[in-house]
Amino acid sequence: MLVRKDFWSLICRGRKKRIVTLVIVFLFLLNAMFYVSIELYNSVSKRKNKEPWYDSLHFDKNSYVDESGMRVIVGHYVGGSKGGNLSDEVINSNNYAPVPGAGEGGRPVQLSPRELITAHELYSLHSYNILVSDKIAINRSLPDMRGESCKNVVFDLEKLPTATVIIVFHNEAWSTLMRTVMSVINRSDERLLDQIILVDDASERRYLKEELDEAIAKLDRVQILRNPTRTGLVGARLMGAKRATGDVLVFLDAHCEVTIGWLEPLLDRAGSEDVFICPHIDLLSEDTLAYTKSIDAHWGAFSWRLHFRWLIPSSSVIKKKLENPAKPYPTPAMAGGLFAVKKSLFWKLGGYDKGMIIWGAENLELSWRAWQCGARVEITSCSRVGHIFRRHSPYKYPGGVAKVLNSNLARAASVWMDQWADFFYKFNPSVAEIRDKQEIGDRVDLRSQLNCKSFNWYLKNVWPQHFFPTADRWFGRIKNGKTNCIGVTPGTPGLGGPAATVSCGGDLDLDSLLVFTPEGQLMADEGLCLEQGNGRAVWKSCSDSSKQIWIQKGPRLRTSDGLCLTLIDVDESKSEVTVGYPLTAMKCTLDTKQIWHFERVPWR
Ligand code: UD2
Ligand code: MN
Repeated sequence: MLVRKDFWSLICRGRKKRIVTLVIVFLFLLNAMFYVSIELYNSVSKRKNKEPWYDSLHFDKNSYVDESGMRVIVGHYVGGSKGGNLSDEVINSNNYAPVPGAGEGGRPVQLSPRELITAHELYSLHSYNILVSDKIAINRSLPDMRGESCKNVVFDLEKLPTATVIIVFHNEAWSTLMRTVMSVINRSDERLLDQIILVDDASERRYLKEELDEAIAKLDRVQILRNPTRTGLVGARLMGAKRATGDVLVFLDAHCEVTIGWLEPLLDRAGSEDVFICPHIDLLSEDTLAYTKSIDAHWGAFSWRLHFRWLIPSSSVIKKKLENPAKPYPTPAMAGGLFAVKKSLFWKLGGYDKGMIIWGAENLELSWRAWQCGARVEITSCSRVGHIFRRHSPYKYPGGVAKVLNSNLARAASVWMDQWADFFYKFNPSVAEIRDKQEIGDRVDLRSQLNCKSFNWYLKNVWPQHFFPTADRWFGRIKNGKTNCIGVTPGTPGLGGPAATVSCGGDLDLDSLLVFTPEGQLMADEGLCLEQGNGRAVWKSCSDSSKQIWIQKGPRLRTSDGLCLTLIDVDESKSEVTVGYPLTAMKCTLDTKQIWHFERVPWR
């Protein structure tokens, strides 16, 4: 029998013995680590295969993530909140108590773990972090956010028109409202600022009554109007506009902060009789109130469901913008809250549609009206204003958010969209239901009095890159087998990502419907085009890329380099019908996974 001592004596002795022991232990550990990491990798990638990577991100259906990963929300909210179970005392108190230095220079404010709990409890009051806002001075400093080319522009202040700044609010927090006002006072030249009009849209909070009156009374050129009953932002803005004495109306939301040089470029452009000019809207974080630049090139448009969206502008607009970054550029639609317009033009084009209540759709209506009736909507990158974009709407919608929004949308669509209104109604039956209840006679008359152009003209000339169906575009479902359709996996609006088949759904299911353009782009809602990726086909913002061109050859879809769109990873052994198979471009074969059935669907 080999005893322990003999074993070692067979190999080595003394110091050598220790070294060999260490090497063996080391090798053993290395091996173990290797197996553990293989196991980990396998389990992670298995999970990855089951759930696409974007499933782990919890984006709100109302949020839009652009190419640079900026999450922007303007548009549709799922519902309002009443402030949860907070006491009357809490809801109605103003706890503004600035901490020296907090948030200065636009920096974020971090809270202690204890404060975070309170902030969380109070979140529903305003849908932003009120604790942070209350710590930041209402006249905090902000950096100059403009690009170099903007800083070099010289304006003759004597020649610029004057401004009436109109800020409407309903149950806004004291600190954000006052910071909006103070930022305007502190960063607008006296010669340009004629007045600031605050319009209280029947707020209920106690701190917005005498306490606010007293604070406003101390400020020069600021006045407050009170709406006796809540009309919503359109009624409130109209109330302010009627009292304006400045040449130009400048609208702001009640949770904005303007930065140095913001007013001149707006007034310069709004001086002309045909422009609605918007500032470049930056982001004030809803959690920390940090001022963050939003991406340089963005413009506004809307989805098939008429949700406002920020999109990447057309390449010709980007090119012109690069040549002269200080020059305003056109946008198909405005976000709605922040813009300047010559007072005479505002009234000449019919102000606002008074029939629009509470919130929503007035921004699209105004954008279409402006463009179709001979004016323009533009953005200037030289005017930088921060705005708190919120995930949820904090206030109540009388009769429910859907009713409010749908009636506003119906008004806008019926008056301005021509055949595309039929498209919208067809796929949104709940809006179609209330279409005929809208009294829109005076707005229809306005359209004919102003001799406005058609929606077809608007799409062709203002937004030729749009992704709506038209007379010369094919619209319908592209199927493989009975249930698998090309489409964007629901729950990832604006995000795009790897393309997989979706369930074909019914005729009213926009998720599985596509526009196929004569040029060969396969467009889904939200401006996503099917693109040949590295290995896997992906949904990307529509662009001029040749990778987004798919040529129909019989039942196949071919890329410009001759590959065929193929459904992969099909598990033939499974008897039940499933969807969610990845799509990719591969060498063309006779395989049925490359055979697509084009099922046309009437779009109106
Ligand atoms: C965006 C616009 C907003 C408006 C809206 C569509 C930006 C930055 N914001 O949503 O101005 O065009 O789209 O309608 O472009 N308010 C009232 N009464 C009400 C409801 C709201 O006065 O019944 C005020 C509110 O206090 C705020 C303003 O209207 O100052 C806009 O409301 P929001 O901030 O909730 O809208 P937002 O920014 O989500
Ligand atoms: Mn807002």
